[in-house]
Amino acid sequence: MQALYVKTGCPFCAKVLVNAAALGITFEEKNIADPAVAEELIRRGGKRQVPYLVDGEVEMYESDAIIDYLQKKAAAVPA
Ligand SMILES: N[C@@H](CCC(=O)N[C@@H](CS)C(=O)NCC(=O)O)C(=O)O
Repeated sequence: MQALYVKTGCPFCAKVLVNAAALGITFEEKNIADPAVAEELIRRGGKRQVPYLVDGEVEMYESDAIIDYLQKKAAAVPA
């Protein structure tokens, strides 16, 4: 399961979620409104910024980079 750190009302998070849904990808959504989740994000990535993707060994900030990664991953999956 892929996890996406998000924040309610974050347009960059919404952009990732819309693009992921179009690819049939869902996430465990972790909302940094919970201070414990925000601390977890900072421990993992080094800063408080969402969206942040965790997919196995791959972890990244930046909505455009996340969308690019998800599109390439979806394209690589054999039909
Ligand atoms: N360039 C980044 C911008 C991300 C961004 O600005 N995220 C905001 C929320 S919309 C953020 O994490 N702010 C810190 C906070 O809300 O604590 C991206 O495209 O992902």
